[in-house]
Amino acid sequence: GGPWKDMELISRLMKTLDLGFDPKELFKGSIKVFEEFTDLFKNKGQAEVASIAQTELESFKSTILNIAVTGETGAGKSSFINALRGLTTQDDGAAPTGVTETMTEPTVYPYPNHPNVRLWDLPGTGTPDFQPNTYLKQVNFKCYDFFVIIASERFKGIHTALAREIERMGKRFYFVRSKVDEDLHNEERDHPKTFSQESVLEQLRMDCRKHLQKAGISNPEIFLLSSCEFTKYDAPGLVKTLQDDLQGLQRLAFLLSLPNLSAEIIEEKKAVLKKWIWLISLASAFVNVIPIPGISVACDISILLGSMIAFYKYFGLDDGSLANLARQSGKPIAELKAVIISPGAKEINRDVVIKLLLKTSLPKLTAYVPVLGPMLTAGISFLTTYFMLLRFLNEVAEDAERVRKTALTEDGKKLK
Ligand SMILES: Nc1nc2c(ncn2[C@@H]2O[C@H](COP(=O)(O)OP(=O)(O)OP(=O)(O)O)[C@@H](O)[C@H]2O)c(=O)[nH]1
Ligand SMILES: [Mg+2]
Repeated sequence: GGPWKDMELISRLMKTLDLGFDPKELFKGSIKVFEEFTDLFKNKGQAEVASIAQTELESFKSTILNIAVTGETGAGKSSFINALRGLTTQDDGAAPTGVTETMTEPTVYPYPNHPNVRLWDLPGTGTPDFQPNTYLKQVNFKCYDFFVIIASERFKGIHTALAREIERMGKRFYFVRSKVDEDLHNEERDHPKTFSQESVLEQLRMDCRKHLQKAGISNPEIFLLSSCEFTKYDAPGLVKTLQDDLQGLQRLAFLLSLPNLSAEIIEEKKAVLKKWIWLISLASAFVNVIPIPGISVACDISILLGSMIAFYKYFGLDDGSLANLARQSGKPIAELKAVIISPGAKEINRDVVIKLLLKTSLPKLTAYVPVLGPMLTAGISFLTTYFMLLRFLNEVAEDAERVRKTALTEDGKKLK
């Protein structure tokens, strides 16, 4: 092989990368990364590999997910849509709730940071002459990836007829029983001595199941939730199920759109982005590589910059998301921002990126790189991008978790 296969040289190079990780781990990790990198070129040329990576990144940008939310008037469709987007009614772009107006057309609510992931508020199903078949045609069922059917009281024939029709048309559906916070509240008021949250929820679940079974759905799964307390009850389980039932880029798009409802969601975002950084680094190793003054390797700054700004959005650390979270948690935005260690989303620019690259101690590399073959250059550019983004990813994920915890602390208004 050529000079780029010289693993000894690469191991020495990687030793000099000071990325703030455990040096031994980083050393082992970087060798593995480089091995995988070189593996890619066994049967493929540079241009081909770069274009595969580029294509995947591009197709993610154009990945569309359409989620339909349906149910009777007042069941809580709009509130559920807002909760799933991490918004309350007062936030910009939120679905209006509580107003009794008859909607006849589906209304679209894109995720604030990810307009290609869309929730559709479908017209109510409660009219006396309701026909599932006609209804689904009217709302153009074909364009939705799946349906969420919401009831705030009992499930009825209308819900199951709709579910069966959705199934017949080859789409998935999920049953959601909303407003369980009200049920719990009522039960506690009526039976203060014997009240147990667990048994009330279990009873609700049995009741929903019984009604759905009576109407012909053999083994229904039901998600009991409150759109006012979306981190509780079955809401996290529903989100996880929706995610698990999606494939490939749609799954990625859905996960990255979600508000940081739990520590697990943040961890999962981190895990998928770790893999994603692979592609970003590959694309940036060959495309548009510009030598950076003072640094021995060339990197594509615009790809780095674009990725970092996107990471802020995925982790809800952009100003818009923070403002919404501040409003919902009753915390001043400054208090949320105070726990963020990485540079502010607005401050990220080319200079910051270059500074971060310099911080990776890359100038030291020159000492070990007497002659650079084109593949070695690409390899180092790849590794630099990879480890810099990995480090940045770790930082923003930790920031996101601290922000989530700060918003949840009880001294302010409770998180709603
Ligand atoms: N306590 C509680 N109230 C809820 C919940 N979900 C919705 N609501 C309230 O129920 C009312 C109706 O909710 P919406 O979300 O507007 O219901 P909808 O299905 O969109 O209603 P239409 O658009 O009229 O068909 C509002 O006053 C909401 O605040 C919930 O989970 N818990
Ligand atoms: Mg509504």
